[in-house]
Amino acid sequence: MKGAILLAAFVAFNTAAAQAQAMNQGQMDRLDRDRNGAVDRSEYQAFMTSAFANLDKNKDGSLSREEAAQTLNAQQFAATDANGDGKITQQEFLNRVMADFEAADRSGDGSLQ
Ligand SMILES: [Ca+2]
Ligand SMILES: [Ca+2]
Ligand SMILES: [Ca+2]
Repeated sequence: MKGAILLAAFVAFNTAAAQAQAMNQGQMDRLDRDRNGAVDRSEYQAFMTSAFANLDKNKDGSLSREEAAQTLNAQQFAATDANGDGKITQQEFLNRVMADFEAADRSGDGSLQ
């Protein structure tokens, strides 16, 4: 849970007016859309899809190093850019963040409490 939420929080902070604040209830509420107290795959993916759209400033469907610079360091960028072409497509981005989700979901029930 920790890694996935931290990444989500990090992305949110860097896209939403860069307001530095600790992970709080409001942050959790943004992810937990149906307010059932857990973040499931579809909620996480929806959040990350909108985070990607916010980061993709020129709306070409991929993140350049410049667009990702505030969110990912060089190592994270390389890890996310699966085919190494210097751009992160939405699919590469989602593959990475959903792998984080699966890793965080230790109970394997498809949701993070
Ligand atoms: Ca939920
Ligand atoms: Ca772009
Ligand atoms: Ca790529």
